[in-house]
Amino acid sequence: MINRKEFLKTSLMGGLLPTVGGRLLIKNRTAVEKPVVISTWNNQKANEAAWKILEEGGSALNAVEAGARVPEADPDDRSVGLGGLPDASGRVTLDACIMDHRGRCGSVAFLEHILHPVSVARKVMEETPHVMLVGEGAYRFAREQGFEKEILLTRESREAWLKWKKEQGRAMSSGEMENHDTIGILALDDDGNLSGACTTSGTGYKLRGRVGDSPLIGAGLFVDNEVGAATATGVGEEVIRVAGSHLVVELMRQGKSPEEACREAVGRIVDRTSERDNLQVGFLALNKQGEYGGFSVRKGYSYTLRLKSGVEVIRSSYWR
Ligand code: SD4
Repeated sequence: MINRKEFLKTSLMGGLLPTVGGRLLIKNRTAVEKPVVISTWNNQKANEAAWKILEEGGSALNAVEAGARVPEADPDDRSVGLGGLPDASGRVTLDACIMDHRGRCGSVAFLEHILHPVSVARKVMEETPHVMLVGEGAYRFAREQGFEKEILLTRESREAWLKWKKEQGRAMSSGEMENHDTIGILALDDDGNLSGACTTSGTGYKLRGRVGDSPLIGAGLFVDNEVGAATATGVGEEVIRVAGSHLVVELMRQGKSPEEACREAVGRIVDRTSERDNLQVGFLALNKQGEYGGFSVRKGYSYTLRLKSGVEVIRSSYWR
């Protein structure tokens, strides 16, 4: 399996664009362009799916949904959708949310047997008066909306779980979690509208019933069309404690650049947490002007940017 964090050297365009300090040389932060799509980790295929929609003048909302569906259907991605690592009881449970430029949002958590939780989240947003459905209720709703029942636990993920059970037999503490490939994806479309989506199978071998930050509006994702959008990856418990994505957007509202806002949110977590050694959280932000930035607690976080001029996987700046 490809370690996405190490897989930084390829590009769908045949070469990385030149950067300085994580920014494109060809476009500095004030000379930005539309549309833009940006996602956590090395999610180039997801960005391409989103880009296809954006370059044809499609909406940011359609773009982020299309992008998030890519890792959901990828059996080799161990922390999203099909092939995601199961919980401690061996069952794959999924969390996802979506938010658009009108402040509409939808979310599902603790959802089983459905391949595309992000699309169920969109249905919650569009077809119900609610924001969030969980567990069996979310599953029933998905089935009513025409989603098929699927087996999401692959042979590889089952084997990994069996090995974990034999060797460890307990839920990981947040500091031990290393499988961070959750996709948070943000887009700015030609009309200047922002949307975002986030989807994950959560922490591997989590306690049954555990829900992370990813489906929580304000924690794993937040969009304010007047200001910007933000998303998070990493140890969800830490992101929830500071309402991370909402915090990043509010910091941008106060005038901080996307990267500065992400940095300050990371600082808030670092100040408060008792998890010192292995903790990883990464934020990603995109503002209304198309400026972008990310920041993480530790080295190793990256994010993927797609503009008209090409795709780039950017190593994030980090706290320590
Ligand atoms: C969670 N934030 O469930 C997610 C995990 C994650 O990359 O981001 N993995 O806590």
